[in-house]
Parts: sequence; structure tokens; C-alpha cells
Amino acid sequence: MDRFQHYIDGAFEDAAHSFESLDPATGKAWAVMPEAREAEVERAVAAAHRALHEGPWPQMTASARGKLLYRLADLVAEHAGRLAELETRDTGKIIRETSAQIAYVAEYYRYYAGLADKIEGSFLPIDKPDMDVWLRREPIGVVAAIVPWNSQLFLAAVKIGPALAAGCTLVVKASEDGPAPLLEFARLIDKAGFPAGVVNVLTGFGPTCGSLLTRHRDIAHVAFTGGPETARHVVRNSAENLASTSLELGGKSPFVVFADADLESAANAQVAGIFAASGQSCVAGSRLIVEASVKDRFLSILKDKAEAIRIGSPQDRETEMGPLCTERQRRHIESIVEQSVAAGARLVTGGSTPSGSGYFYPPTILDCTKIEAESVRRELFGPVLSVLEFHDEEEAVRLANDTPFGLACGVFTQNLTRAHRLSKRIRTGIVWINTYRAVSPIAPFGGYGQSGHGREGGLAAALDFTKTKTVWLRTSDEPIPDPFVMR
Ligand code: TXE
Repeated sequence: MDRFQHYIDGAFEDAAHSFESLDPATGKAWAVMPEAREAEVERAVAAAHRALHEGPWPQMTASARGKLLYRLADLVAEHAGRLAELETRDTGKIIRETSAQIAYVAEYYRYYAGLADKIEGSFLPIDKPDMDVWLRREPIGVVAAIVPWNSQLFLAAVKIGPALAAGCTLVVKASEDGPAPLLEFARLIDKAGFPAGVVNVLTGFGPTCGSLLTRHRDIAHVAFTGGPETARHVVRNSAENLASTSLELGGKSPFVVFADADLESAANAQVAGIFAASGQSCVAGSRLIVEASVKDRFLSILKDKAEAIRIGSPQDRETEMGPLCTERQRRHIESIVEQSVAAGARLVTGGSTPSGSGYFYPPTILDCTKIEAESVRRELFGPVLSVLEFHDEEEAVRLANDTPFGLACGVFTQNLTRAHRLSKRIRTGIVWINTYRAVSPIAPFGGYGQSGHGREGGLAAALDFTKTKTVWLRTSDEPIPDPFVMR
């Protein structure tokens, strides 16, 4: 079996404990992963804390930090093939998608490389004579970056890139499900030449490693992607160290299709929105809200497309949908689909677990129009589309907003003024009009409501990894007058 190591304080090392990682396509163990517990977490945080305050990193100019990030971006591009293979092997995500996504991950590092020396302070027009006051933007401190199994390299890049541009140091925790690509990525951090301790990469289980990390006294900020329940633990832990948090959580994103939309194009976007990555995507467009007059036609196009999806080995370049990452995830999906069908949802296609090895689940469409279905309310994180219908714009908006989540939405219409109205009225952090699932390092990403807070991507994300320091300088040579009067 392959063996992976932690990367702590600039060195690769085994851990005292380890666990086996399963190949989701076969259900068989293929690699041994190090498991971080208290000792490893302590050392990683101590290394990051040291690197923040001592040694070359805090002395480095912002431009020099940017150059290291450029080097990292080039290395990610150069090694994208190997990283994609590992992500596919360890999480079951298809090689077509991991290859394309990881090649694009390099662009995130490139964007933040360029941003490093554009994070500026400011000079204040202060209301006192003989006084200069300016703001320095300083790194927020040691960052704990915690990611889930889906798109680990991507979700890590949107944290590591801006944090390093801002001058922070990090402890990155890979998910215990499929940690191989992120542990391997640590080799590129090493190769790029970041000083020891600036980026530490480990993995372990949530209640031990994750929990110890998020409440550690020397962690200043937790950048978290994962489920809302886990996010509540993270926020509770932050009551101990008073760390700030950015939370990128799940969604139940509406995909609104009006009768005037290009239905063929909307169907392709819907297929990408719910069946890509086997639905294990935070922005999965999992609630189709379709105008009643075109519902049957749209569902028939979707059904044909869903049934034509090539399911198979994630390593095969022809495969369009692979397995889910874990058996736990598959059971979660099965149970919600069963409850919804029992409540009266109509299965348009899919809905039954195939026999054989691996954690496969078919593309599934559930017509939930006439019922209160679990699959409409809860995030499944799987290839299951729940369908609702509407009769006018008002009802479309009401249904779209009828969820505690608010990450993303898709709106398909040829009517420009309506598209504008909906972009204002739908309460989500991202609105895609006549497109879906497009991302870029230049565009902020994040949610409303139970989908979390904080934004990843864009300039503001880098500023979130800074804090301001206010510096006062008295420019008068006259002695300070009356010491008992505040000026
Ligand atoms: O995520 P978890 P899970 C949703 C999705 C999924 C559900 C649960 O609905 O079915 O969440 O998934 C670490 N303190 N999303 O269980 O548990 C954990 O080790 C600190 C949406 O895989 O949130 C891992 O590294 N950390 C989503 C990370 O948190 C803890 C992506 C995420 O795991 C911890 C994933 C603790 N107490 C799931 N417990 C999206 N938005 O993309 C766990 N962790």
C-alpha cells in the first residue's frame, strides 16, 4: 500500500497513529495515512506560530512572498497530472474533472501571487494638528484551514493563496476522507521554497485533530469548508481562542428555469449542476424550480441526459460520473431518497443502489411538486435532483428563497429585465444567469444564511486575512502640554 506523511515545520514525517484510506471505486484500502492527534497538532501550530514571528517569513517583502506563490503556481501546473490521479484515486472524483480543476487551481495561486504586493495600508486625514496617523495591514496570524473531501486542492487553494499573500502562516487540515492529494501537495510547498513552518499540512479526524486545531490558543483565524453541523462546533470552539472564522458550508441551491429559456442549454447546465462530481459539490443545483408549462418537456430532456451519463471507473477518461466518496455518504443519500419516495415523491429516474463494489449511486431525479419532501429541504451532497414547479415569477422567487441555505442559484430565461429582478430578489451569495457552476479566482464565492459567512476568491478574501494596525506619530517638537487632558 502507498504511504503518506505529514508536513510539519518543513519536514515530512510519519505520525504515531495512522489509518487506511479506501478507494471509493472498489471499497478496498489502498493507502496508509498519518493521523494527527494532540502531539502533531501542537507541533504544527507551534511551527506556524514561530514562522509567523521569527525567521525569514516576517522579514520578507510582499513582492518576495508573491514570487514564492508564483513558483507554487507553476509547480501546481507542472504536477497537476499526478495530483489529479491521487484525488481521483482517493475520493472517486472522475479524472476528467480532477485534471481540469487542478490545472485551474494553479490560476488561484497565480492570482494571489500578483495580489501579495497590492495589499496596501492607508493614511488617515486625522482631525488633530501635528499628528500623522496611518494604518498598516498586517497578517491576521496563524490560520487553521480545514477542508472536506470534495475538491480538497481547490478548497485549500482558496484559503492558502490569500492567507500567504497577506503574510499569514497556516496549518492545513486535509479531510480524513481522501487526504492523499493535499498531503502530496505539501511536496510542492516544500519545493517552492517557503520557509519551514509557513505551511504545515496534516490530516486526522474531526473530533480530535479538527477540534484541537480550531480551539488552539495560537490560532487566530479558522477558514472552514464543510457541513453546517461541523461549522457549529468550529464556532463554539472559537469561543475559547476568540479566533475569527470564515465558513463555506453547504447549500440547497435553486435552479430556476422559465418557459422562455433555451431548454437544451438549461438542461446541460442542470446536468453539470447536479451530476458533476456525483453531486458532491457545495454549489450543486439540487432544487430544480421549473415553470409548469415546460416542466414535462424539460424533465423529459433531463431524463434522457441523466440516463445517458457514462458511469464507471473514475480513472477512465470516458467516465462521466464516478462513485461517491464514502459508504457513509451513500447511506445518507439512500435514506433521504427513501423518505422522500415514501412521502409521495415520484422517481423520474434512478433511485436504486446498484449491486457490485464501490460506492456508486445513479443519477436520480425526484419530482416533489405535490409534497413536502426531505430531499427538497436537506442537502444530500449526491446526484439527486428534486423538482418543484411554479406558475409565475412571484412563486419562483418564493420557492427559490424557501430554504435556510443561500449559497448559489441559477436563473434560466431570455428575459433580461426579469433576470435582473431575480438577481436582486434571490437571497444567495452567487447568482448565475444562463450559466451554472462557473468560478474564477477573481470572483468572490460564499453564501448567505446557513451557507456560511465570509467570501473566498477575489481581493476581499485576501483582506480578510489581515488586520489593521493604527500608528500615531506626533510631529511636533514642542513638549506635550497638560498631561491630564486627553487630546
Ligand atoms: O463534513 P464535515 P462531512 C455537507 C454535506 C455532507 C455533510 C457532512 O451535506 O453530507 O456536510 O460531510 C473536519 N472540529 N458538506 O461529514 O464533517 C473534518 O475532519 C473541526 C458540504 O464530510 O463538515 C473535515 O476535514 N473540524 C460541504 C472537515 O471538517 C472538524 C463539503 C469537513 O467535514 C470537526 C462537505 C470538528 N469538530 C460536506 N469535525 C461543502 N460546502 O462543500 C469534522 N471536522
